[in-house]
Amino acid sequence: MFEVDIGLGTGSASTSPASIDLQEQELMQFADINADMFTDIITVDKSRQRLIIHIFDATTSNYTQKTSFPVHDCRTIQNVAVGRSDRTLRLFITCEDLAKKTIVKMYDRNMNGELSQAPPEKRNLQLTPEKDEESSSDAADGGSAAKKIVDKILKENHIVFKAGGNIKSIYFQEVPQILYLTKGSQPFVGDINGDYYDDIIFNNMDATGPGGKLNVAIFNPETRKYDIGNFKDKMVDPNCGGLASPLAAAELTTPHSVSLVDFDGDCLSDLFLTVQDPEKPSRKYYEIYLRRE
Ligand SMILES: [Ca+2]
Ligand SMILES: [Ca+2]
Repeated sequence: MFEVDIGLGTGSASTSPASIDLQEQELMQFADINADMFTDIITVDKSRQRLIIHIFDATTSNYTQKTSFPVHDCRTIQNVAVGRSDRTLRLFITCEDLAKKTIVKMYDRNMNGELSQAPPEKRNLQLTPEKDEESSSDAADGGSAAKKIVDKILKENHIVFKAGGNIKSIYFQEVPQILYLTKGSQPFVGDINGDYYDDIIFNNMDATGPGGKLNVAIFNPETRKYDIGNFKDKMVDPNCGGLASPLAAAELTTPHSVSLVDFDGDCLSDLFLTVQDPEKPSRKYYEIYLRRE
């Protein structure tokens, strides 16, 4: 474990160079929004209807408010998850809509400009520090010597960090698909089928079949939409020989503890779910599904 001071503060932004004034905003999520390998911050404004993107600037060790946008259809933003669609980084925003329904809205990142990182094939991760002609000028400064070694490694690996890369602008584009959840429930965003596109497990408000409301929305790269269906019908092999779930029509607990973990050590992530009986929500279970290719 290690500790990282990201400079978040509750005071004025002027008292600490890297701090964001959280009196007027609330922290929502950390993610590298501009793909420069530095973690950025997503906050929501006081009205909880507008997301604000703060990009970390490595040259000043400061956060710069890069963009902000209102989330259409959202009356109150509750949670933001960051994942991938076919083209780019995608925000999955859970909120209450104007009719007080719980929905997931999605926004895709668009960037103008170039990333600051060279293509991976040019990278050579060998560590070969050596003296160079400038080393005598600041030999007394141990920090500077360390910096030189780091700079050398970065240079040899063709990694050049610039503030926000060469990205001139970032904006987010609304995705024309909305998921409707049972009231107050929370989605899980993760790559359920192992194709590197993030999918969603959720309690589908509109699901009426005997299998219950536990649904998956699997991203389809051909249609660029999510194919929605019952979790067991779509994802579980009925002949797999596993233990039968005690619930014929389960739903995710609220809050849930869904996670992708490799339980059997085959380097493929398996699925851990916490589910409950919708008729008697106090009856809660955990279920483990092993991935089979
Ligand atoms: Ca970044
Ligand atoms: Ca997927």
